[in-house]
Amino acid sequence: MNLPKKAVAIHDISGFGKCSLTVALPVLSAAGVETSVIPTAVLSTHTGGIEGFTYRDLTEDLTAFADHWQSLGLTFDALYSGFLGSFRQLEIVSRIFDRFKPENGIILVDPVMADHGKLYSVFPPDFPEGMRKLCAKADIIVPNITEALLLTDKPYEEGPYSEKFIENLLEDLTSLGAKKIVLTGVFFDEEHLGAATYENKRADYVLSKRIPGAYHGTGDVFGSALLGGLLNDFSLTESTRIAVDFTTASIRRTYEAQTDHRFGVLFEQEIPRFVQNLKLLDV
Ligand code: PXL
Repeated sequence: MNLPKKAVAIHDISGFGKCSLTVALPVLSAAGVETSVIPTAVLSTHTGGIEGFTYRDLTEDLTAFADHWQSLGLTFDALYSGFLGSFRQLEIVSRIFDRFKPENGIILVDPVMADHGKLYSVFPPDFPEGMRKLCAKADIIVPNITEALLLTDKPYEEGPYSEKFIENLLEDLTSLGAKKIVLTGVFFDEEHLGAATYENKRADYVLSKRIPGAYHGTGDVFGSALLGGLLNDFSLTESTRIAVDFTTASIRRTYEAQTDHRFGVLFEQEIPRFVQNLKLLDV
């Protein structure tokens, strides 16, 4: 029998606003991946431009989850971390990676901490240093351009970028430890936007038509869809194509519906096409 692949998503749960676990769970389930979660914090909403959110830190629970799971002998094909709220959480998640490192599986780290040239307001200026250490444990990292520049200690640059700039950045990112990189927010002109993949010193570009505006939670839609592709045995570049198409189509819906960009993208109705692109309906 063809049993589902198993993943662990280690992110916060933001009750409203469609990011982190409220995205990772539905997207990975749609990709046919059995997904367990280690929630790092519970918030009423995410922190991106919405005031007054509640924040219950769950740092003390993380190791207890891992202890219990280890006593049950649980194993996983992928470990996927996203938004982590403190240096302690970075260290604890790093130890969880050591304990559950999948033998032929994937550790995917999305170094969520910044966008549009700015570190998110909830993080101290030295947070990228801590995140760098977690990236060293990953097989694949999925930074956006701002995060990639912070991780490699370079000043922020507005695009459009040159291929040389992107490829230097990709090469510098590999020195952090992960062998594969998927860099998001890559653009060479104002009409297109997408991602660059890098493995074995080779860069590939997966671009799509740009939709105006900035939309919250797209990194989590992208990262979850990417992992869904990889766990369905698509290559890094094929999985990136699937993730770019899913994210772009979700953004297009949001743009057309003119919903509040802070409230997340309308990815739900794009799930059927995502499942089709994963070729899950053909068997
Ligand atoms: O989408 C990234 C993210 C996840 N979780 C929380 C956030 C953000 C980005 O702002 O605030 C709580």
